[in-house]
Amino acid sequence: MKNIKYKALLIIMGCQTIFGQNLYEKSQEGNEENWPVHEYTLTINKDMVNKAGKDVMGMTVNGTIPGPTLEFTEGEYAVIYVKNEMDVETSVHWHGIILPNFYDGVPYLTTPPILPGKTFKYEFPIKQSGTYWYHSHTLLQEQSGVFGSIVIKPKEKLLDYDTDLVVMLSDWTNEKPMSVLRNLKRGNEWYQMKKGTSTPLNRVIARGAFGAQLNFWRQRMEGADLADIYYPAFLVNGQQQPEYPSFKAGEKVRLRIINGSASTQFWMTFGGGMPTLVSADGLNVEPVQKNKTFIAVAETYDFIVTIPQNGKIELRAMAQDGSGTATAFIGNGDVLPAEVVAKPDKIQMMQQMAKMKMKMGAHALKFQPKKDERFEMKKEYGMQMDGMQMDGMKMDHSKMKHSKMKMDIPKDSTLNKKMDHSKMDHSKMTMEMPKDSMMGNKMDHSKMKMDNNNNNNNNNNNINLPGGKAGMNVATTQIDSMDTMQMKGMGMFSEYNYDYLKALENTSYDKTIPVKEILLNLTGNMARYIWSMNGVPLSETDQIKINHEEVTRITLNNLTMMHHPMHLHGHFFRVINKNGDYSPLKHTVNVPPMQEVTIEFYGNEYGDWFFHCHILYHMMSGMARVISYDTPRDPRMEEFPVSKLVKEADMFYSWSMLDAASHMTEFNFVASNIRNQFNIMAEYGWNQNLEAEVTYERYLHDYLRIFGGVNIENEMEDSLDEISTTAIVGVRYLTPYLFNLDVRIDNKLRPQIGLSREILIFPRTAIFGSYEYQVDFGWVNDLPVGDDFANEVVWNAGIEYFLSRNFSLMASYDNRFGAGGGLSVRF
Ligand SMILES: [Cu+2]
Repeated sequence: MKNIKYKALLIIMGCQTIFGQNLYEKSQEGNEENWPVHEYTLTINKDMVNKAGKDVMGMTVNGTIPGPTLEFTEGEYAVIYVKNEMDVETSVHWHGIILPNFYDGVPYLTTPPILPGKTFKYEFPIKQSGTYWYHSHTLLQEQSGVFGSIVIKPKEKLLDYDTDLVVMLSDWTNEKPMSVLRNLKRGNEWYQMKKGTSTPLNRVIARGAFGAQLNFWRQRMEGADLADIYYPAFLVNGQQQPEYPSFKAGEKVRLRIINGSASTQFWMTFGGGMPTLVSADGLNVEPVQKNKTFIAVAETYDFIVTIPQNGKIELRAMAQDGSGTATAFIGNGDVLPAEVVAKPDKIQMMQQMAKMKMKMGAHALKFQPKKDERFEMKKEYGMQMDGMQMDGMKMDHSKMKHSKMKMDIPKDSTLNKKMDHSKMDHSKMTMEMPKDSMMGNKMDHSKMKMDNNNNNNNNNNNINLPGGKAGMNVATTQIDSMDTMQMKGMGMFSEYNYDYLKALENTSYDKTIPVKEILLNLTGNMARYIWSMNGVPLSETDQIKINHEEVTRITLNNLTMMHHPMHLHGHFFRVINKNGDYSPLKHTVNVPPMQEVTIEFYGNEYGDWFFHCHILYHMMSGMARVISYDTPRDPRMEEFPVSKLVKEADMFYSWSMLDAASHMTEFNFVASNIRNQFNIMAEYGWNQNLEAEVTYERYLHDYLRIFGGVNIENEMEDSLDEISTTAIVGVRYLTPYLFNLDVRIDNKLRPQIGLSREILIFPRTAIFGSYEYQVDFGWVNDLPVGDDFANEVVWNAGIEYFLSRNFSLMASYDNRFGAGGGLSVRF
């Protein structure tokens, strides 16, 4: 058996020489081969910075954001001293670098944290070349500025270019990152309002999408949010619009593009000539001419561009949700503009998803986290397998790969007339499709639509094909590959696939190596901002055990509406795509909404490695795992228990709200972690009515919680003479269509049912209402003679206008307090 394994190893080593054979050996500490030492010192400090029009406290590396570029040559031994001059602990992770486990830089998991005032020495042999980066792995410090680039030159020149330029993309907030996360946890829509990406009811109705909205609400979703956070600026190398005029016409420049954002994915486009993509995540790929390219958080792509004779290249990186753009200009002269990518249309996405019968709302928090329900979950949620749309969607992954089908379009059709308005290239209108598939047969009957991602106006390009129900969305911009033209349904997210990446050499593993299969459904709850895998956040799970010298194959099945760029520390994995044996190797893979991606890697290492979504706010909310070779823990980590890291993804966040109005005043306080929540509520009407309540509640799963506590209210209307205090227990449940249901009973055995709801009707205006009905059957209290029961109804309704993140104007009517208006303050 050992012999076979050894042989298998040799075969892999023989056919994969991307980093030389070292990749398939265990990483070893120390400068075993006496490679030349290349030393750096990084000093991390807190500094006032101004990145988006406001002086705020940031975290700098050697005084700047981003930190300096670390340059190495393959075959050097890196020694990096990281000095912490802040008053909080820190760490540095070397993203994409193959290195000994102890120096990977995840505090409390593999590496000790760097305490205030201390210096940590990282050291590792440089066994690879390419574009990488480093960043703090402590809490949200990367968002504050602790990140920088790594450029490793190969031993021998592999690519033809003259010079290079690092393009570090990032997102910037003027808020404290932890308060951003707190705001996400409290679940208000402010960031979407600020970005102009909220989808209030008036817009939904105006677009005829109320049915789709109901479909979302039924599944307890507000809408199709693409990004969570409002950023006042997106940056290239720390600036909003940097210029690089020093390059000369005709020079071939290798752009080393790194997405060092905390949570932003970008669509990149280039002005000037067509750029050549030469490398992804540090590793060279089959060069491909490509312009519009999606870059997920933590990915790197290298492009070679030629500086034009006249004009400067515009490089645009538009945040995926269209909320902003970072731009760089390379060269001299007039701007050679890059294509402006259309903002995504969230309402149209909702409509498409509703049509596709996606079942959303997989639990981010399960009732029994230890119970294995991965496969049930995968079967129940996601795309529903009925009807043609589903076939289309599936085909995107599997059947649609190798054969082709031409779609003939009559020249005299209305389609053709309309197509003249677009710049669509007819000759390339070919769709890949298996001839013998169900799809082929069903096509005529289907509502199949062509959809283009470059579509600048999502509404005006609907074209009806003659003689059928089919319609097409036609591009208004140049279609440079077949990949950009897809059927609606499958097309919606397939623009995010990696089929354009082809490895230079066969990356497949020998078939004799045992394979361990792992299914991870990516799950999330936007309202509570909990992110998890298989409905289990990091704090409720064990490590994922893998085996040395085996292949681990992980299927990532995204059951959320968000993209998740998943990063595995210390390894490169194959991202299985249409290139089969030549599937590319990456360290970060984006899993688009409702899509499935399979990765696999060979287990050559030891120790524990972090595997997580690289959207920092998702990682910090539970979407992370420890992948473990199940080898003994490093004795140097004894003082640094991994439980500390785990707890960071399950912290308590608290928030309050105060309404000060002409008829009443109300105070609310919530402190919440993943499972537990404490609430304090007090309302007082100037007409001498009051109610106060303190409850503890426990989430059994996303939508169901049990609670108990104390309630205080006046017994007689408009009088504080009799105050009654009762103990209460009950359940709270978020119903389909997003109603909060509260069913409870007090110690006087009076049952009560309550229902409440809030709806955003205009971009900044929400309406709200609640209704409570309490019955007293006289089981404890004495009822007036002749009465079988007494009841009490409390209701209110109102309207709220959001002035800012912290302030709203409100007006309401409450049947106890009357009508009035005032100010709401969130803090
Ligand atoms: Cu994520």
